[in-house]
Amino acid sequence: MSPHMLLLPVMVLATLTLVRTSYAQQPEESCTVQILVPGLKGEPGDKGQKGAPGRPGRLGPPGDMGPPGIKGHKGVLGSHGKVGPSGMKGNKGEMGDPGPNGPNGEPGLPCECAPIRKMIGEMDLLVAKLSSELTFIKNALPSPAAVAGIKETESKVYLLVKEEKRYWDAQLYCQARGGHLAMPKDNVSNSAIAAYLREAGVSRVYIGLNDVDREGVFTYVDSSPMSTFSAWRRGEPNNAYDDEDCTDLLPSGEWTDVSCTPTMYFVCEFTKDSI
Ligand SMILES: [Ca+2]
Ligand SMILES: [Ca+2]
Repeated sequence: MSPHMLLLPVMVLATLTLVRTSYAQQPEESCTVQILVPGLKGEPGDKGQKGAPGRPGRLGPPGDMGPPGIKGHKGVLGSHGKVGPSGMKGNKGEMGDPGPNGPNGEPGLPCECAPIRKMIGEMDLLVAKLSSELTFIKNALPSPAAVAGIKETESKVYLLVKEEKRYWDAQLYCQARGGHLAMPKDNVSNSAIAAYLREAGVSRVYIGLNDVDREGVFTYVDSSPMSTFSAWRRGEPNNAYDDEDCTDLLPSGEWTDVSCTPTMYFVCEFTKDSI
């Protein structure tokens, strides 16, 4: 039997007792029944002291990953790194434009040096002329022994080549040096060449005159015709053996027509402007 089932009859009895007590104040009350019942609920007690901390709970499951954080600020510039090794040497650059002209110099001191200036000017011209001729000789001469110096007029330079060659080989030799076989077109040049031969002791030289293209019609090697001037020896040109189409010049200044085949000395001619 449960405690609740016991408690119910007890409470009924208590109720009856209260009823009888109220009746007991009346005269007809004849007896008293004493029954023990629980008291009323007491006042709440004081709050107890705080208990000791409980044991730690079990480890919970891992939480979900949080949202990405905000990008941080840019860091400050780092310190300079170490100096690297030297690079390869670059290619040479192109030459720059010429700079502007410098300022004029101070005026010179007055002096009585006009004659000296004139002399210096003449010497400058002479040096330039000699330099030009030296360059020409260097280019023209195969070896100093092959020629006997040069001879010149106002506009021409003649070179006696003491090396025997056939006519056309002689012309090629002169052409290779910027000239051609001598072309005496007036008495001045013809006389100069003749004097050249006499001074050198040479008996005859080829000159640049021939009738190879058309028998009896002599032309110079620059294709110009033999015009007003000629210096043929008496009886020349005679085209002997029907084989004389080239021309030689003698120390006397006279010309004869000769074969182009024999080898002999020759004179080259150069124009001064082209030297
Ligand atoms: Ca001829
Ligand atoms: Ca002849």
